[in-house]
Amino acid sequence: MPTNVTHEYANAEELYVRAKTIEEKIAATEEMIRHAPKHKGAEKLLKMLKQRLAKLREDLEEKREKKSGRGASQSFAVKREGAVQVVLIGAPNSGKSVLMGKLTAAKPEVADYPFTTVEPQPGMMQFEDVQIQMVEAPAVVEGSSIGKGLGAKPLSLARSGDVIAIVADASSDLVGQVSTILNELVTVGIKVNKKPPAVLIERRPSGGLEIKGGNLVEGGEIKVKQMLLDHGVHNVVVAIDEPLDAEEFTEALEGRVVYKKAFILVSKCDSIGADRRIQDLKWEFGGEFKILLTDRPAERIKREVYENLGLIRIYTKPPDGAPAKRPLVLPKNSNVADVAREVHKDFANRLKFAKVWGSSKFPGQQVPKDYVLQDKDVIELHV
Ligand SMILES: Nc1nc2c(ncn2[C@@H]2O[C@H](COP(=O)(O)OP(=O)(O)OP(=O)(O)O)[C@@H](O)[C@H]2O)c(=O)[nH]1
Ligand SMILES: [Mg+2]
Repeated sequence: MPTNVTHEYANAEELYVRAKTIEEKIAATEEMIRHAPKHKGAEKLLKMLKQRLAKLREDLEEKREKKSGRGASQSFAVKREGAVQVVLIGAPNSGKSVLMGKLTAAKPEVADYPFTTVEPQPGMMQFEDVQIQMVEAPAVVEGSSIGKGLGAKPLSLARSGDVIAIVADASSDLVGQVSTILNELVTVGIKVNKKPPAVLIERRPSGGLEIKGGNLVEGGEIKVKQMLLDHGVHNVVVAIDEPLDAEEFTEALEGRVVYKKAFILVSKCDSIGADRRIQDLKWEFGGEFKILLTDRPAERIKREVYENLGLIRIYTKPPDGAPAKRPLVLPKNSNVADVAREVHKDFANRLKFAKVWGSSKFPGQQVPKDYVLQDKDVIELHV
């Protein structure tokens, strides 16, 4: 928020934040430009507003084209590159672009006013020999999910990404910021650091309702049947493994909710009062989330981010040959069969045994398919 702005400017900004439609945003931005300070120090602000106006007009154009059936519909999602895609989600001005600049090769625009980034900004983070794609999502505010600020599009990036990094700014209430982001995510059907309900639902063309473990659901099998019929499901196999409440069952049935891993990146740790706010954040969210402070050298943050992603690197090697230079990157606790599957779809079936260097008792030890691998293991697959 720039200082020394007029009352009219502040009102126009308020209108912008509350605007729901593109048309309203355009009107508010025009108003902001009209009332923006015109002195030399405010040049950047004016430039930003003009760029934003241009972008909004483009969006409006696109919307009209879509409505009239012209123009290709564009997705906001960013094509995944690298081993994993981490989406940075945070409040306006929370330091997301600064972090992108620190951790990746991208050079996003950084500025001291909200809504600088209006398009997803991808960048590649190189940690040792692993490439991790980071995507800065445009800012999320309270009500983004229902169209406020830049609308729900930034949240949709979290749905398509693999892991969510919540960026929270230690110069203001951290617990409040994280709570807001989590609320917005839940509103669009994204739950973080939670186990998906242990239920399998397979629709089929005929055969009626077949329910296993129905009594594990709140209300029992009768309730399950009723919920299925309410959803127009008449032929299905349902297998429930753990106790569920009715809401969780509905959620699984509708298949709208996605489950993502998330962690918190704290920016502006150098601001006054940051220590206290970080302490409060740890009290409130430390059990559920890994909290990484970003006032550290880039290499250290990268390592912490990598360690937090729950990945392992595996180097395959041919018999009598050298290990591959580039690792395969898999989720932690992957076993030999998982590696084989990653190399080739039917490799896993043909696999007889493997030899492992690294985590094994001795170098080149022969191990079975279900042997669980560790980061940096070298593996020789024998089919
Ligand atoms: N003191 C301090 N200032 C920071 C830090 N990180 C970012 N800033 C400042 O905060 C402002 C916003 O930074 P950005 O990285 O543009 O924020 P953003 O989250 O990308 O903002 P939007 O794209 O508008 O949502 C800039 O003026 C930065 O210089 C930090 O660690 N310490
Ligand atoms: Mg930004």
